[in-house]
Amino acid sequence: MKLYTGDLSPYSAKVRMQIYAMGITDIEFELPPSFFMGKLSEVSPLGRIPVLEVADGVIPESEVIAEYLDDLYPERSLSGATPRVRADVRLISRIADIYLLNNIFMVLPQLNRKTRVDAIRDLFVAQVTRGMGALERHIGDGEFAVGDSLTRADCTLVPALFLCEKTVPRLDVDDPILATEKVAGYWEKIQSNEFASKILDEMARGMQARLDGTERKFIEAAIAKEKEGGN
Ligand SMILES: N[C@@H](CCC(=O)N[C@@H](CS)C(=O)NCC(=O)O)C(=O)O
Repeated sequence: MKLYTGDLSPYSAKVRMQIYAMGITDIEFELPPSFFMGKLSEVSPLGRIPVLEVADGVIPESEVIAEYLDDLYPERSLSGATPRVRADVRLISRIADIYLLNNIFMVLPQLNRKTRVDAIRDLFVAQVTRGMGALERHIGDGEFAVGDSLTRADCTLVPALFLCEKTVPRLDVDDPILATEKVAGYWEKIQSNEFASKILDEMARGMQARLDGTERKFIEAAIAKEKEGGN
């Protein structure tokens, strides 16, 4: 199997964290030039990463890939042991995907102060803050998001909290994690977890590459190589 994935992509990092934590070793990672050329939809109609390439086609959407991996290796599943725990795991994962990540992505164009529309920034930041408030009430008290072991809830939440912490303050507003107690405590502790720390390093590497121009150079070289191959 092959996972189309990018270092900084939180949805991809979520799947990578699950792969590492489940000890799956037969999935190759790749970021195809078609993604940068806006042509990933030729491979996967949604045109977004992550995408899992399997023997008979492709599986897009991080949550669908995550469930597929759990179904594939039920003995290593990270979905929780009982129906109630599984409901909590799904809930935290949905909060991270829908109410945190989606709104953070929508507000990212407002990072540029010169073109920022404050009303748009405020609209999405209010939604992130509301989602964070709900997370504060649903998250567990311990080291992990749900129960006392690592689940898919952690795999979704860790990249979402990274993105929140690294981007929201650059909108000239407070990081909503700072207004929480349980989420802030969880965030501090989970970063030393082996699998969380691995994807956080990868995301930090991706962010560094974006900010210092290395990513742009890599993209230009990959596109040039792809075009050469096509000639
Ligand atoms: N709901 C999707 C979201 C995936 C997504 O938006 N991925 C971003 C990168 S983190 C992407 O591919 N963006 C490219 C685009 O929007 O064209 C999932 O959970 O996989």
